[in-house]
Amino acid sequence: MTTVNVLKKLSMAAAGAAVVTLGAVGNAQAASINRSDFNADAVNFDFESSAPNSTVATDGNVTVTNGRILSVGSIGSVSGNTYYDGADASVIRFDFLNPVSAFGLDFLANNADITLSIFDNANNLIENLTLDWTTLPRAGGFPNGFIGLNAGSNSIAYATIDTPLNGNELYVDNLVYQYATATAVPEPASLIGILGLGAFGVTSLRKRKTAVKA
Ligand SMILES: [Ca+2]
Ligand SMILES: [Ca+2]
Ligand SMILES: [Ca+2]
Repeated sequence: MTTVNVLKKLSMAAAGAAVVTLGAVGNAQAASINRSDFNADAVNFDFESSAPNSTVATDGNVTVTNGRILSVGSIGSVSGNTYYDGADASVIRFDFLNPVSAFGLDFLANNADITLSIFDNANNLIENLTLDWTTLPRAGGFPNGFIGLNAGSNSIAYATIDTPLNGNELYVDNLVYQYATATAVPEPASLIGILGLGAFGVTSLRKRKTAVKA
């Protein structure tokens, strides 16, 4: 085989690997989720128990950082204590002590597109969702609403919400998150176990037949 052909084969193999990787991400089936689609036992956190001006807000599982608690009264979907991103470029981040399967929240944004991103505990981006601010309802002159993502499994270790602006971008409130319940679909590891048992069964059968013949 010529060097050129080997290189072609290698690049095709690399392309194949890339396709497989994309397929794996697609299998996560992360999708947008509305507040009404969360389970009845989903956890809600509205910041009302957080001290004003705290830079860290937590309910014991989700911890919010890179902004501060600010009381705004009531503007559209946010009310009372909210978490404000602040005048710096640091991005509001939500860390889950126990990774969750779906996460959403209300926001009041400056005039810029809003992006929610979810990550696993190895810092891989699972999915992101961007809302076009010009299509959103207004409150106090600013776009507001709900944004949420469902990963389908308890893989969301942390999330961020951001806009292309560099500060004074967002107020967030009324976080909601939930865990996926056990599913009947076998994990890949279990499937390998089942296939392995199948192969073992065939082998045992052959051995038995051989024993009968002998
Ligand atoms: Ca609130
Ligand atoms: Ca910030
Ligand atoms: Ca930003």
